[in-house]
Amino acid sequence: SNSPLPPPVVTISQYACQRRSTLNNRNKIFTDALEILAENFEFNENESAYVAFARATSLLKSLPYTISKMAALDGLPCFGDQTRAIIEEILEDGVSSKVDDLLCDEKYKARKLFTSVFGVGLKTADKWYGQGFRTLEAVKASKDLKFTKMQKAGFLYYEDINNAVTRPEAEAVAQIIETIVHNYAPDAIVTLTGGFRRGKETGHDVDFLISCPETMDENFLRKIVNKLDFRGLLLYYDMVEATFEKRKLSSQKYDAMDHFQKCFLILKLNKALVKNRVLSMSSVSAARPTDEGAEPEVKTQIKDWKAIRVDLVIVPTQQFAYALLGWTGSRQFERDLRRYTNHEKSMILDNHGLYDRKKKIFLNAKTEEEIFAHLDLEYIEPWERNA
Ligand code: TTP
Ligand code: MN
Ligand code: MN
Ligand code: MN
Repeated sequence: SNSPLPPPVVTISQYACQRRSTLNNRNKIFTDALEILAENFEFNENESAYVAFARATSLLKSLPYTISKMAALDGLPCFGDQTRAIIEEILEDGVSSKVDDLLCDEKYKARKLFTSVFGVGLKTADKWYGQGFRTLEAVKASKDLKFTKMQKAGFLYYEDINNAVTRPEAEAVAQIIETIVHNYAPDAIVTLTGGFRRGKETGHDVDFLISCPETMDENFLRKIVNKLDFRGLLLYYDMVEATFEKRKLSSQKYDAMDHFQKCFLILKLNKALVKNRVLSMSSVSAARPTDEGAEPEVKTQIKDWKAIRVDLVIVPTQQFAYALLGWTGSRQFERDLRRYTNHEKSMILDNHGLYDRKKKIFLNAKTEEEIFAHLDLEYIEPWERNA
């Protein structure tokens, strides 16, 4: 008698900023493959294919279920013939032959390897590849190649930097930075951002915003870096001066770089500091000796520190909410947030503010919640921005 109701129509937005993407990715088997292919399109500067693959990947990360048949893609945005073909192949064979081929490709392998060095971009990687280099050992041993200060640091601390930063390590770094910052400016606020703010347990670096009143001494960041150096914690730094211009905001092109004063660092983190923090936080006795008498007396010097990549950004208080939203990521979440703002709201968003093109005004915000409200978006928590 009662005909079954049609399933409720759930429309999923094409914009990552209108989806909730937690770290619980149920489609990893597909997104791992699509991400590798997307990265290769980016290497090849095939922008349209890169965007298509990045958007499809991001959409899959937001789904509360695993794709188990092609029909499950019906009605979903962000899929084209190419991305569908990859998913279909993985559903049938468990793997993508395109990915398998790429992982064996000489040029792709060299690009991945060379760009894994801090300070080496695609241009340099391709130059080395073109000159016949295939291994880091060969590059390092070359007498003809010239390296930047950044690349020298990249080679020197290669292993540490390519070993993911853990949350206890990030927290140990946070404590060091906070102590130094508060020594100079008791009212400055240090905020852990980037992947760790999204709830990730590991990262490639640790990102901090330091919010300061507009009247802050312009040498503040320099003082922090000097103090790190004085304490023997500074392995490398690259200071970038503020370049803020109001005019820049009305440019339409999305650019992840912002105009804040910032510093890209490599810090020397004492491993004992991390271990102690872990022990003091756990419920088990901190005094428990872990390897008492288990190992022979160690004669060779054991490296008791780890090189950690850290980003410090100085943010004036009035721009803090926008900077926090911009630096929390993910990159795809940020791209879609800007694209949505531009196409759906006729506004322009960057790390400094939000400009309404129709009303010709800048919109103030003290919190991220206020920014989402300005954009008529439901608030998305940081841990739901893993798009
Ligand atoms: P990343 O530190 O590169 O990335 P992540 O923290 O999301 O991931 P990982 O664990 O690999 O470190 O960048 C963090 C965010 O900061 C990212 O959304 C891009 C943004 N960003 C800017 O907004 N401006 C900048 O100048 C830079 C360098 C990054
Ligand atoms: Mn980061
Ligand atoms: Mn990264
Ligand atoms: Mn970073």
